[in-house]
Amino acid sequence: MYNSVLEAPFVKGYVKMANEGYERGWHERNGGNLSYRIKKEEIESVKALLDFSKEFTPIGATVENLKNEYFLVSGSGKFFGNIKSATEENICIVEVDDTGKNYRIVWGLVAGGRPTSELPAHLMNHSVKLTATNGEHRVIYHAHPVNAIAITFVLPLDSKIITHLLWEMMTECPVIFPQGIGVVEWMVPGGEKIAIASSELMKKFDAILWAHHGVFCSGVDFDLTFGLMDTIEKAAEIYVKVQSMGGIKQSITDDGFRELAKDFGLTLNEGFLN
Ligand code: 2HA
Ligand code: ZN
Repeated sequence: MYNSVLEAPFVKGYVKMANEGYERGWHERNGGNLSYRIKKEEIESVKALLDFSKEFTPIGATVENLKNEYFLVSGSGKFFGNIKSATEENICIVEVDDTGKNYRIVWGLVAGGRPTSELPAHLMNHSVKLTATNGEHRVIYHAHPVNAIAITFVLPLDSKIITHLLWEMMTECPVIFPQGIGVVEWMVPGGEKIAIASSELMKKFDAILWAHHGVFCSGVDFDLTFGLMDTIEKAAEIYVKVQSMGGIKQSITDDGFRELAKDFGLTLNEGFLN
């Protein structure tokens, strides 16, 4: 039992990750959003501190397998840079109702506000990942990392081409995202269309690149999800540097990737190899 929701380790982990992303420069102004599917025992540990008096409102998507689940999410229009110093003003806990169509805020956003504008995309991705990973994945993270966005202006918006290049940029990349990265063409953010396109790709991938916008990552916990974003952004940065030095002159071969897969016991996405 805690005196404040802020004392709970899952809230501390969330705040630490959000702040790390901010410090990396991935969250200008109100850019990006983060959601965490709270474990049963974690929500029990703070339940006495929650407020169940608010009305449910529509999610804008149906997420039947998330009924009665609780999520810790960032607030719409709130700045990641403020999450650490003013946590209760900038994030909230939402409860999904027993139809999977509505949510209500049960904690946080004390100065007013709504959960992230990307709530439909977050919850649809959680829904897909709950099924695809047997409940293992709990974190969905959206950020605006510079180099990952930059490459979407020069590379074909093709999951295979972009994955292959990012795999080549750092030997550990295929180890960290062996299924690759899905790419979504430019779409209006915040709506159902981009949420559906992303969640379709999330069935296969743990990371999605939104052209000219940013990256969505899914993972088991805060560290692994942040690490995935960090690795993708670093690989993209290496690509930008390589291009600025005149482009690739030698690289890891596909036979090299197959050898790596064998030695590391990975199942690489064969469709993304030549
Ligand atoms: O501003 O990043 O995609 C929040 C966003 C929307
Ligand atoms: Zn965004």
